[in-house]
Amino acid sequence: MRSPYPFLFFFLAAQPCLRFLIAQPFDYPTAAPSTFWTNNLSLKHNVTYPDGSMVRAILLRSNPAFFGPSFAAGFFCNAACDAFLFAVFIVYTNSGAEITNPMIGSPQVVWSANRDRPVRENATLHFTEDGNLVLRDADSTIVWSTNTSGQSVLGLNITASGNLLLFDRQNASIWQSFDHPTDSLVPGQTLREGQRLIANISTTNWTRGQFYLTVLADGLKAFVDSSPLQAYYVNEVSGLKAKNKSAYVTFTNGSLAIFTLFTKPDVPDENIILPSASSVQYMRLESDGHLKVYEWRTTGWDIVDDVMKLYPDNCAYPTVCGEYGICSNNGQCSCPSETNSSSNYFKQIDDRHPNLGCSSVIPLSCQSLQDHQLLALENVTYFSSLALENIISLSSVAEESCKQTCLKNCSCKAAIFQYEQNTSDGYCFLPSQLFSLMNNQPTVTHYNSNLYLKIQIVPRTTNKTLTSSTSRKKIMGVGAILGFTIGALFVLFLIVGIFVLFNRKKNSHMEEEDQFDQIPGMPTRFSFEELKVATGNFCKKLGEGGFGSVFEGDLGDMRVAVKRLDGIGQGKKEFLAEVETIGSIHHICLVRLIGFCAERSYRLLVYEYMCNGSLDKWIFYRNQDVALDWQTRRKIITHIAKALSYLHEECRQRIAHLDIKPQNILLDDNFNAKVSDFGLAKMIDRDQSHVMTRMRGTPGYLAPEWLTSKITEKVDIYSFGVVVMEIVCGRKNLDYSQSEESIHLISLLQEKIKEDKLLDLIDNHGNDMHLHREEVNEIMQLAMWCLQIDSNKRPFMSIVVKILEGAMNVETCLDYNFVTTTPMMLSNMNHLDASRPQSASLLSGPR
Ligand SMILES: *[C@@H]1O[C@H](CO)[C@@H](O)[C@H](O)[C@H]1NC(C)=O
Ligand SMILES: *[C@@H]1O[C@H](CO)[C@@H](O)[C@H](O)[C@H]1NC(C)=O
Ligand SMILES: *[C@@H]1O[C@H](CO)[C@@H](O)[C@H](O)[C@H]1NC(C)=O
Ligand SMILES: *[C@@H]1O[C@H](CO)[C@@H](O)[C@H](O)[C@H]1NC(C)=O
Ligand SMILES: *[C@@H]1O[C@H](CO)[C@@H](O)[C@H](O)[C@H]1NC(C)=O
Ligand SMILES: *[C@@H]1O[C@H](CO)[C@@H](O)[C@H](O)[C@H]1NC(C)=O
Ligand SMILES: *[C@@H]1O[C@H](CO)[C@@H](O)[C@H](O)[C@H]1NC(C)=O
Ligand SMILES: *[C@@H]1O[C@H](CO)[C@@H](O)[C@H](O)[C@H]1NC(C)=O
Ligand SMILES: *[C@@H]1O[C@H](CO)[C@@H](O)[C@H](O)[C@H]1NC(C)=O
Ligand SMILES: *[C@@H]1O[C@H](CO)[C@@H](O)[C@H](O)[C@H]1NC(C)=O
Ligand SMILES: *[C@@H]1O[C@H](CO)[C@@H](O)[C@H](O)[C@H]1NC(C)=O
Ligand SMILES: CC(=O)N[C@H]1CO[C@H](CO)[C@@H](O)[C@@H]1O
Repeated sequence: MRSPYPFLFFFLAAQPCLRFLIAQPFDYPTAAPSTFWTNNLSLKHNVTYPDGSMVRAILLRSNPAFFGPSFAAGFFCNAACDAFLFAVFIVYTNSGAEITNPMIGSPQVVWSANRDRPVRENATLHFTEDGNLVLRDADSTIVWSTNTSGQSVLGLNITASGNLLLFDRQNASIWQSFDHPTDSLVPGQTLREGQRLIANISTTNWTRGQFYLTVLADGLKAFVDSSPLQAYYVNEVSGLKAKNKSAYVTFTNGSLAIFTLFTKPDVPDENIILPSASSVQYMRLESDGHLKVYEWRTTGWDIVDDVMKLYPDNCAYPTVCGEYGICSNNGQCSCPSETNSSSNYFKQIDDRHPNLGCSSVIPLSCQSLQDHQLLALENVTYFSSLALENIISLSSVAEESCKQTCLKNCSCKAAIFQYEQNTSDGYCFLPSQLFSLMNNQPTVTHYNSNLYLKIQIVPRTTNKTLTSSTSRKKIMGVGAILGFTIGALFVLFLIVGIFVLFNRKKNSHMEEEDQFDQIPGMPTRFSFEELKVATGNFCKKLGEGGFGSVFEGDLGDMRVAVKRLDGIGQGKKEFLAEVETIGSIHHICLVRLIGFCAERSYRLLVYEYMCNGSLDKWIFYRNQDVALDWQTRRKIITHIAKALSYLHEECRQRIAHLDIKPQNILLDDNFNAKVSDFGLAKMIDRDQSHVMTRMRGTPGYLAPEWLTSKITEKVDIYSFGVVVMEIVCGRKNLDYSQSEESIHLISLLQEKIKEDKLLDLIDNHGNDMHLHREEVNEIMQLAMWCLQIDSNKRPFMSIVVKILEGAMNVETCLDYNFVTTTPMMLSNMNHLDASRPQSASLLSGPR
């Protein structure tokens, strides 16, 4: 039977993100024992966010009068959504107390029960009859429990400040999440003596890492958990021990000044200043050891403070320059080397990322302790304060005995010695794991310490000489067959000689490739087999274009996009040259080329993965009805402008992209835009434009001068203008589904500006664009400046960036004729559509 409501069905199916809007009002802050929740879609308040994260709330405490952040408890998963936490998170609710789904700001997790052991779909949370809260994975193994059976628990409550608690008949707390902090604190939350905030192991993994912040009897300290402990932040409060008081810290209104140490009996909790109700904050220990304060500002979560200020600058964070990396005051990383010597004992782990640290050229081996030496580093210090009782290895020893102790102990990686005042002895610190080092500027000299790194030297006597002398004896002993051997060798040489001659051409080709492999800072070369494995035999296609297809893949824990180029006529040499060019271009707003493969006829490129795909999906409403808000659109426009400004004006070689369009602009999980596909980019000399013989690019985005064939990077500025109009208007420039007079957006723009009805063009999906119509109008003026037919009148991209940053105004005297040759241009474009030059460049193509 046919559904009586086919249209309604279509509407719901095509717009999954709208479904939550019709959910029931929801404010459900408590639960009673004997309740059972299954982590599946029948949990009522499931919301999926644009970045792929999902919440399935069980408890929510919202302020019905208030549109904005509220605390909720339930299941949470981020982007990939294959692993769930039972967590407390901050979500957005509207005044009807539904969880809403704004484009900005995904849920922020401030506490979780099972960060080391995420659970799967169908996991269960059981609030048992006897008052225990138990989390079981889908296979019913117990993952976590509050262990509160039989303690007369009456209910479960999420408080307005984000505390998840089990309470009894007197409303007293039996168990509360505030007593088991993870990596975050919310306003009003206290960290007591012995409690720790433990950072993630990495930005992409919840597992507890090495960094932690804790309150000890004598103050607040941050450590790296290695043996011995290493302290990178110490805020000691004197006199606490003597007064037999214990310290605790409470997160108040955001800044360091208010984040103070109190002594329990003296300062009542009322003195704590909390942020105002309209501002929501939380504090989080990051996986790089920073303690940051996040605040909700109408447009999203901003970092408002970095609480532990370390000196000098940020060089004192243990992982700034990776293991063994030396951080200079300007934040540059380098590897340790011997003063006045050319020997190198350390090399960078990755030439392109000096902040990943250094490794020994010859690895330390415990089998050859006799070949260990100490390398003295001048003017280099270590972050860890040495004079702390819980980290020091030896005290009151001589420098020499500190060094000897290190040499005798295989796990010791360095000896750090600091003189105690007025003596010739000092503290000795012998770390078994060495983090970043700091260049000690003469003006800083905050530690009077000497630092020695353990290195492995090449043994002086090798077994090589021994074996060569014994083999010589052997040869003399079998002199009888020597003559024959020489004759045979001669014949062999002859054969080899001929062979080499015939293969010279082939060999030189191989040498050339090998040389290519050795260029430092180049993208990694992969074998076809490696990429086949990484992409699961090219099973998940992200996109397809004229030049090939793009597939999702995983290299280790890194997700990548692998572009497989099909039917390429170009030779290996040209391909490698293009890869080299692309690989040498780095900018935060450009998609990074990680690697490539050139094997037999295969040509593949490996790019960083951008999880929100290309911009066209978000502005042309093909698959989803989620409208980007104005701030996000503005951010995207700014990022594109920065990318082009870099390519045009800051790169060593001036680079024109020549195919700027939404399909070539990719978005990461935070809607940061990056420009991809420099395949069409051709180097243009700094002072003259080149005449191009073939038309390139995509219809709809081509500047008028393509017809006259005098091409400069100004064509990108025109295309940028078109893209800005598309972002603002939420439609394609050439949209054949429109009525005939509206097919071409830029022609429409020309009409509307003459009628003074520019605002008619603004995207009317959602209200947000119209709320900001002043700003939107300004950006349209900027777009019109970029769309000037006379390419000399268009602004440089650096000027565009300045305007977007509010540092300059748009030129007022603009020519509002954008399409002098309307019919001709359009028919030309249609013609082009059919005969699109396929050989323009093999590296381009939509994703
Ligand atoms: C979710 O789990 C509950 C309890 O096991 C079950 O009754 C329900 O059918 C499940 N729903 C879905 C959509 O799987
Ligand atoms: C969850 O359980 C349902 C049955 O309740 C089952 O159909 C489904 O496949 C399970 N999902 C997963 C991911 O195991
Ligand atoms: C509950 O008890 C188990 C086993 O004794 C323990 O491993 C776990 O850490 C306890 N849970 C909490 C929240 O204290
Ligand atoms: C639950 O938390 C709210 C907000 O903090 C508090 O007002 C209320 O008294 C609590 N309820 C119980 C039963 O503890
Ligand atoms: C516990 O809190 C609830 C809700 O705030 C309140 O109604 C109740 O009277 C409180 N009970 C006691 C014993 O304080
Ligand atoms: C911790 O890891 C999770 C999971 O990848 C991530 O979402 C979160 O942002 C990370 N937190 C920090 C402080 O890096
Ligand atoms: C997170 O890190 C732990 C410890 O290194 C590792 O065992 C686990 O597989 C990682 N999880 C993910 C999702 O990468
Ligand atoms: C410090 O206080 C604790 C309990 O408050 C007490 O047991 C201990 O004896 C006190 N120590 C000193 C040195 O006064
Ligand atoms: C919190 O701190 C900020 C920045 O210092 C300040 O502007 C704001 O007024 C403070 N809020 C309250 C409630 O004190
Ligand atoms: C170390 O610092 C001193 C004092 O500034 C300077 O004279 C010396 O050259 C520096 N040594 C090295 C190797 O930079
Ligand atoms: C080198 O020679 C020494 C002494 O003959 C021997 O003990 C050692 O195993 C040899 N090492 C290697 C790598 O052959
Ligand atoms: C609030 C919400 O969006 N609930 C949805 C959770 O998922 C189920 C199944 O997809 C929907 O039916 C609910 O509407």
